[in-house]
Amino acid sequence: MSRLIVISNRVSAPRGSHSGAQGGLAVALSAALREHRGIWFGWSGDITDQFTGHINFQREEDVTTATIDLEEQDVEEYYNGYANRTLWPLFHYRIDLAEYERGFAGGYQRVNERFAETVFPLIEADDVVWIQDYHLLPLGTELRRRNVTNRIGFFLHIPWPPRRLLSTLPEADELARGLFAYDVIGFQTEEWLEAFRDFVSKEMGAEIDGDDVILDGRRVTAIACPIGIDAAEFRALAGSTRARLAFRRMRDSAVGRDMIIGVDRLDYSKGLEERFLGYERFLREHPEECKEVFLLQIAPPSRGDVSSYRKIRTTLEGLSGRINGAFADLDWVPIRYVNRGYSRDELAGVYRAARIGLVTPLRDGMNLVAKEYVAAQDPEDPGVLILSRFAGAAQQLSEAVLVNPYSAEELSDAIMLALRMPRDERVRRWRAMMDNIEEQDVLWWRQRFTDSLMSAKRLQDA
Ligand code: GDG
Repeated sequence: MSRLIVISNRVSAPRGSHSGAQGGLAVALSAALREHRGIWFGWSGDITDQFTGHINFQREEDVTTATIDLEEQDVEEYYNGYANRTLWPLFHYRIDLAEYERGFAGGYQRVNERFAETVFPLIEADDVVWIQDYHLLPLGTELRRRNVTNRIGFFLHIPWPPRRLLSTLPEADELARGLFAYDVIGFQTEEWLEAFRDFVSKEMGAEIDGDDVILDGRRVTAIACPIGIDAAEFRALAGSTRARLAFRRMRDSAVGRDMIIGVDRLDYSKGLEERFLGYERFLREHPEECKEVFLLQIAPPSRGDVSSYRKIRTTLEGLSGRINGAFADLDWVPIRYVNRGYSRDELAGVYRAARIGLVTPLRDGMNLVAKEYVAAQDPEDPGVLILSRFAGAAQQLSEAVLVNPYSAEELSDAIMLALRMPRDERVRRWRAMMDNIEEQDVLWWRQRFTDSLMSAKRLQDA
């Protein structure tokens, strides 16, 4: 098997930290890289006065990480700007929050060129290159410009927006055209794949040929390839000592009440405001039940340099304060709202202690928390997953209680349904979801993507 070079905005240590930084993606990629003696290339997260292209190499467990520092202006325009103030909101259907500025687009292009310039000398003849996510859409084009002829794949972790929304972006055609530099592009679901095919065929005249899409003589294979979790690892985590301690701590502090858990990066796409309002509605509609439950919302802050993220934080603080003020009693608060991260094993124990997993993003590429919640449950007495139908995960986890996260009434009804759900129905739903999570786990995802990449028809091979 060829050597694998993964390129993403940020790079995590192979074994990862125990903080919130080690998300599912890092775990997934670390495993693939260990197997292929790979290189993982990306931004260090550090700032330098003057970009030099100096690469910092580190080696751990057969994986080499290679990182570069960026200039402050790069980070402002590329990361805080185009990635997180333009593409992220737009791709999550929030054109009201998307900011279109030429300076951001210019910085995004410049940093992609810097990535290409520094990584291309590391690429050897048989290497397979796999680029991750919306920060690096044009990187394939930049590598091809430097005569890289290796197989290059791209995976988009977030949704691809509908055609009419994407058309509002001044650089939409250019970005979409850039994807034809790849041999394979992967999306989380059929819906995002369809939206991509729709955009490039209707707006740009691309031709569809089975799984392939052809534009100006370039052919790319476009597939839906949903990311999974390491189910075995997560189950093992749920049985670890730290998980058991966290489980006990939660059960003790719940004093017989049912816990509802939410775990999300503090991000407007995760539907936290709507979730709090739905929960408030439940409290109002079911005064007899309400003191039997509480909501624990863990929300580690993210992207604090972007004003819409500071705003959502303020909004949630106000909302949780108002709801707690209105409903709390001497010995009970309805919402425990925590702005910090926990280790993955503690998190597994907390998931297991929760009667309900409340995962209600307004739009989400996949959502790994939904899968982790299910994987952490006790098979004999599992909790109930309430899942937004607008998360990519809803395509696979159809046995969850699916809700429209914009509707406070539906959220309230779903909480009531979940609390009353008999054990045999909980077990049946859990088993169906778990079968999918085990079958389409992270190794399956990686294998499916790399198999497509190795077998993609390429014009230059014809
Ligand atoms: C993007 C896409 C797609 C959260 N809090 C803590 C913590 N986490 C971990 C979770 C989970 C990960 O972070 C979050 O993953 P999600 O998938 O839920 O969401 P995004 O960060 O938005 O990820 C998403 C994903 O990429 C992969 O393709 O599913 O749609 O938006 O693993 O457990 N981890 C720890 N402490 C925390 O407090 N340790």
